Amino acid sequence: MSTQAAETTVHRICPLCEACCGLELKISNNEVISIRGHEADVFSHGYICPKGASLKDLHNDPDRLRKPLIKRNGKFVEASWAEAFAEIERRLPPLLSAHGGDAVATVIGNPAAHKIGLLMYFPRLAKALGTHNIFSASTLDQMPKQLAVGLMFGNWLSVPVPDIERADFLLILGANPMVSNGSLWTVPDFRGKAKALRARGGRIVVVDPRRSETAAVADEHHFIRPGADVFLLLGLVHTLFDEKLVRLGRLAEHVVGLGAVEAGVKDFSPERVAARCGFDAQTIRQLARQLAGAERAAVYGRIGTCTQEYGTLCSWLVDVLNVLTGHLDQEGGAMFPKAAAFAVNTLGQPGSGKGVTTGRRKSRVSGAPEIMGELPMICLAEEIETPGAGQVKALISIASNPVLSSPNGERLAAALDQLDFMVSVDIYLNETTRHADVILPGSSPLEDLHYDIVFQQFSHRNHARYSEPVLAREADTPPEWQILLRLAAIAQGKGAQVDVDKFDDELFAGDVRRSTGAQADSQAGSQADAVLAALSHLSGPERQIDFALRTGPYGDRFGQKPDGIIWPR
Ligand SMILES: Nc1nc2c(c(=O)[nH]1)N[C@H]1C(S)=C(S)[C@@H](COP(=O)(O)OP(=O)(O)OC[C@H]3O[C@@H](n4cnc5c(=O)[nH]c(N)nc54)[C@H](O)[C@@H]3O)O[C@H]1N2
Ligand SMILES: Nc1nc2c(c(=O)[nH]1)N[C@H]1C(S)=C(S)[C@@H](COP(=O)(O)OP(=O)(O)OC[C@H]3O[C@@H](n4cnc5c(=O)[nH]c(N)nc54)[C@H](O)[C@@H]3O)O[C@H]1N2
Ligand code: SF4
Ligand SMILES: [Mo]
Repeated sequence: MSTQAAETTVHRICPLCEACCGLELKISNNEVISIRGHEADVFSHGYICPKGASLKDLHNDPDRLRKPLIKRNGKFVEASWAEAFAEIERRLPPLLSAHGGDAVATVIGNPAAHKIGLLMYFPRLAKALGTHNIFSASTLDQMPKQLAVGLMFGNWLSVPVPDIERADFLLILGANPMVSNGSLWTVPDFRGKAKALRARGGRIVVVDPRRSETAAVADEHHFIRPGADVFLLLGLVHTLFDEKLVRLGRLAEHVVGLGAVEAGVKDFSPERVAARCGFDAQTIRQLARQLAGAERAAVYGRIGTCTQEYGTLCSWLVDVLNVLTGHLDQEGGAMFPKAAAFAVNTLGQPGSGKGVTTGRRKSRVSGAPEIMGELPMICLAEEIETPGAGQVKALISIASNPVLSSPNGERLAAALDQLDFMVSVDIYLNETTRHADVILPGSSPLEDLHYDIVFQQFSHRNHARYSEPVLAREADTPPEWQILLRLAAIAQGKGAQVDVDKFDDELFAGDVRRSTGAQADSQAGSQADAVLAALSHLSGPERQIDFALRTGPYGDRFGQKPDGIIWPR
């Protein structure tokens, strides 16, 4: 018998940044032999960066947690999964009954956006806890953009992205896609695409207070005073009106409030704002003319335009420029992706919807309004420190390291030590998780299936890709969706021994019945039964992916559109 296991080639989407590159992995004996870019990937065409190749090291890292840890007498000790959940069941429900749901805060971080199990099941956990104290990494970097598009286009994730492969003019503010490969703009190999744009005669203009890597490859780089983008953007919009360059074209019938915008920018002539942003007035006017004159152009702003005093206004003005120059929803302009699944903006009747609402609740201490149901991360420390009804007494952190990633981490670290109880679902013992009482290790990305919920909605090209788990999970280690569901069961009083598959079936059936309107009418009821029967061979995230694909814009609608897509099996 040979001891040499055959080498197999498998494919997986890289979960380490928003670019979502397709990887090709050679596997033998449940070990990764090599990782490279997948040439035949329909979206990333073989592109890979050094981080992608490091997935092997992440998986093999001896420091990555594989067993739950419980803190006993100030020291972490390894525990079984049953012991860890029992400890949580002993300590969490009494806090919920004594102080109510809001006493248990949750914080969810970046990697969750790439882990369908965490992203899909986090709302189930938050609902089971009954907490309004939900904090996320999005509030550290991108909420201004989501607020702006929510108010402008009706959905938090309706972010128009530059159609870089057809554009011939790009104005980039406060972003460094040469390094990041795009953010709220999924664009693997920005470098190659930028080069191609310039090779076909197009131009890239970068506005950044720093000579960034992206500025270095642009045709023009303008330094700006940090935080002054709002003045530049107002000056650009002013110029469009002033020089009669506004061309709405076919967008005219979708635009309201044009007069209010014109009146609003009246006082912000380039001559007045130039010194504020460190530009000269002629450069601002020239930039507005270039943008208006280009047939296929897009304006794109990212972190630098979000994390500043007027972040929301800047984010809105970026798309105001796209609209006023007729470049929104145009080939080669700023376009809306049409994701195959999970995109709210592809459901329902076009042109109608509830829009977004903000400020339904405010944070207890500073009165910060919620957006998308989330409160600013910077409010977490004060919610723990400040006594009174509704004080945060416990925390569940999920794939998040706010002690390192949020401002004033030292204050937060001290606040975490005041908690009565803390649980982390995380793969490392680090600045944040060391404050926890119980750490539940999530799976290595290579042990997890992958389908992008979020990034298809920001992609420069539509695509739908699914990856099977590449490596087998260690025996008795639950997938992350089951970890969150078991926590939800504990919070709801169902107990740590809950049958998670059965609990998942119940919750999923509830979702399907709600989405088909089954409670209200019997025809919809039998439709819901048929859908549930058609999906009964699946469970967990797979079942939700199939449901979302089949009811999505390209889906088979459970037989109504026989050519539509279904789960590949
Ligand atoms: N100084 C500084 N601060 C910053 C930024 C900066 O550039 N500089 N950037 C800001 C930005 S843009 C953002 S988005 C935030 C990000 O803020 P966070 O989301 O808090 O930071 P990350 O480092 O992405 O979080 C990683 C956490 O998830 C864990 N983790 C990694 N993979 C997995 C997994 O598969 N499963 C589980 N369960 N856990 C996992 C890690 O161990 C770590 O604890 O930081 C912001 N803060
Ligand atoms: N290699 C790598 N890639 C990543 C990440 C990573 O950690 N490493 N993180 C990922 C994450 S979570 C995110 S959110 C994205 C971020 O992706 P990007 O937004 O593309 O990247 P940043 O490096 O944050 O670029 C922000 C730029 O804004 C500039 N800037 C700062 N202040 C101002 C200002 O006031 N005005 C203007 N106009 N510019 C300003 C900075 O100089 C910087 O060049 O990257 C993602 N990709
Ligand atoms: S660019 Fe991002 S998605 Fe692509 S290989 Fe690098 S880390 Fe992974
Ligand atoms: Mo970010």
